[in-house]
Amino acid sequence: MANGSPPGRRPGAAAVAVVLALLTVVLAGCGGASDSQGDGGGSAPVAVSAPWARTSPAGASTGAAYLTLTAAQDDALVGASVDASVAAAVQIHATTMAGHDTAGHGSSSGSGSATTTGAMSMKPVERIELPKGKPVTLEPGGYHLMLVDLAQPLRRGGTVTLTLRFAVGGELSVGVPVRDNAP
Ligand SMILES: [Cu+2]
Repeated sequence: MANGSPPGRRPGAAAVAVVLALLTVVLAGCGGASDSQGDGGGSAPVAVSAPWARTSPAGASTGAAYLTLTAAQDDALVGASVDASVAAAVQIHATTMAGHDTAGHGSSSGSGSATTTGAMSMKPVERIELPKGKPVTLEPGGYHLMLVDLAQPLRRGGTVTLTLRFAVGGELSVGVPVRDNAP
């Protein structure tokens, strides 16, 4: 009776009937935060381009800096400052043509000798309007930043750091290279 037949163990086809219902476990995307919002794109309220300051002649007490400003929203340049090691103050200046003094230019009433024909002069202004998205350039012959009472000459190749103050955008520091001429 070599009957090694295994005992009738019924493997039970039912074993196949593994309940697949467990697969209902949802592998929800555990990512959570979708992604880091890339805000490294330099979302400065005001963009500055082509800053430069003119090399100052020996003995000059003032210097001038120029740049182009483009505001992300309606804004205005309302002030600027610089470290005392560079200059005592920074003023916003507008260049004007003197010589067209329209004040009572009647007959030679004695004051006619004050005409400085065609001479350029400049005057401080409180602010420069910066319309949204429109580049506003400070340049020779126009608006500029006047460095008053220089502590030392502006030397070619140097850099001065100006802090600009905007009505809406707050403050912004700008490294301004010193050059002989516009970039
Ligand atoms: Cu000036």
